[in-house]
Amino acid sequence: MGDNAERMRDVASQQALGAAEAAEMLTALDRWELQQPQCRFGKQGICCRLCSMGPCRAITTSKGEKIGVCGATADTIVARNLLRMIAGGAAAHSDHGRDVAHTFMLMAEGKAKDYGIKDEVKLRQVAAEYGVETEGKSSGEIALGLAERALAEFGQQGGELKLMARAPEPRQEVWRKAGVMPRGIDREIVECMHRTHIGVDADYRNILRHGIRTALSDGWGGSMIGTDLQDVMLGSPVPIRAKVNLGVLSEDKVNIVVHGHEPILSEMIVEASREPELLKLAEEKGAKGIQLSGICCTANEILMRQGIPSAGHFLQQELALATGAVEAMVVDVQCLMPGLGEAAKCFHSELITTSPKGRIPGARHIEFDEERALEVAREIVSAAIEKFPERKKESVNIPEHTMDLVAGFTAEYVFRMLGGRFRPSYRPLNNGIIEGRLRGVAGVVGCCNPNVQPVDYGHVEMVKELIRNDVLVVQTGCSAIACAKEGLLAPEAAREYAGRGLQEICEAVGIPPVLHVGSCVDNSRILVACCEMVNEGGLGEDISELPVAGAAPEWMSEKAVSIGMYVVASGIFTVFGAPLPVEGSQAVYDYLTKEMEEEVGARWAFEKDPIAAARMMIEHMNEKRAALKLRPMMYEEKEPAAAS
Ligand code: BF8
Repeated sequence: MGDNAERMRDVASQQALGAAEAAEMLTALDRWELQQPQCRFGKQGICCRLCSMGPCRAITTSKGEKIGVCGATADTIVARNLLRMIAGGAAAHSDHGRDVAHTFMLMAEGKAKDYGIKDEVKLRQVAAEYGVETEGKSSGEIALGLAERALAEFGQQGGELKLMARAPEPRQEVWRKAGVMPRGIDREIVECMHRTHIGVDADYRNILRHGIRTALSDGWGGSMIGTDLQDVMLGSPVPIRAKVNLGVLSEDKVNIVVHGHEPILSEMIVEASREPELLKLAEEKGAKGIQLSGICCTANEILMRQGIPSAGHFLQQELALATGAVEAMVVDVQCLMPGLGEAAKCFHSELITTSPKGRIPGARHIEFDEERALEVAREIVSAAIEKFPERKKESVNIPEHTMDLVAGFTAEYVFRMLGGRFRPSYRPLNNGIIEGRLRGVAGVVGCCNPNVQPVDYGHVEMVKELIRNDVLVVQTGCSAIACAKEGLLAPEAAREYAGRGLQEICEAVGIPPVLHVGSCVDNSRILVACCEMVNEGGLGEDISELPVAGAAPEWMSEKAVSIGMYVVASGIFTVFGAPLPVEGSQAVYDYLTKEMEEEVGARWAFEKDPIAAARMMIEHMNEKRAALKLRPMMYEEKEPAAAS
């Protein structure tokens, strides 16, 4: 297999890849090599398996047409495939939101006793937005009303989703005019499946517009409900210092790694892992304590709220096991590689699945139950402790590397912090942009992907290029973890990497130049922050006028496609690294990269070179600044950097 320094950027992962090889454990990077060359039809989106007359490839016929057996053109096939990807992504985020709302309901009914209201202010604010009566009501009564309204959003059949009203009025008008205002979360996803069934929607524009509507029901619906209710029930994050990378695993403690997405269980595991009885049990088994850490977005959730360290991102899940020091990896849903089952067998590690929706062959299943949440968490922690005596010292290989970061920024707290504790306001952020100290704000998010090697290269180079040109960066998901490993989320990063204007702001307020705003459902926080910027005034009337941009340089999941679509449809120019699988249709490609601008005020772009992509985002911000007639930037734009 290849040179590990060319495969992954951070040294800890390189070392863990070596350990995996020594243990004859296959990782995603090895399996990726076995898959070469990858299917060209799949990459272009022109393979159709939606009925059994095929499978068809929309290749050019002797008459020069690209058609399947039913007569579907490449345009139709590509658009239908993309719509199904959006449906998958929106379903995943929204089902997460639904599970949170369901737990919230059980909590409000007094059935899920291990949960409570941790953010009373946000409870009242969100409840009021849903039209729940708050005057003179107890928090329990308000929570019940909010739970009912939030759950109803999923099955709503008509009208508009409630939280769409958070967007500036002109944006809502854009959606209504384009016919893409979502009616109900489940309805839009089901309709994706119907429209793409054999013989229904063949008009690529009509198909893609429904993709926009479905994606909006994710960003401003399922994901936003998930974030809001998690904050109310588990506490809204506040800035917190923590550590990241494989070195957070402990040589002498029981290592429990939680991996997946929903914090409902992982928050309970945090609590259980701090209980004296379980700490005592760990000692009895010869361990010096319990070290909890996370992978993927579950890591981001408990990092944001509890300061629990992150062991790494999507492509480090198997590498955590390769250290030979993990007693249990506890998973729920999404981004769990089935390969974990085989990987765990190479060591004493126990893979524990917890969701009825996500079982993995070879794993032990301890099913989560919201009504016995802490009890189940204790069972899981005990199971991990019992594994400790089986750890083989000679197989342990924990890389020493860790990095400091600050996480825990939210739309409510971050930018208010810029205004100081006693004057919460977005004014200083807007002023920073208006005065030309800050060029704008970029959201750099999404996955990592073996198609981009060394892994993390895309995230790190893009973010460095942005911050050196005075762009404040906000991050979620695996992208945040990638840049945190590089040190870009530490307060000291401003001095080392940021342009002078951004540096001045970071130093005045004491924030890093790159702000961690959470997991992938928390991209909804970025939407809310954009609304707040518009509401604050001085930067136009709609999100599409703001000097902001989005990017996912190493995207891979269907969730990322849904996110990209709702971000663009919210009026934000967005660059993905590898193109979406649409290159088999010039018409679909043009719709995404040109026509969408006329319909929703923003467009997609695709650029594999992260520095070139960052320059596109900077150029876009410059154009928006010019359109708003803002002052010239205080400090000069820098020439593109060479990759570091
Ligand atoms: O939801 S960034 S690899 S972990 S899909 Fe998955 Fe992508 Fe990571 Fe979180 Ni988001």
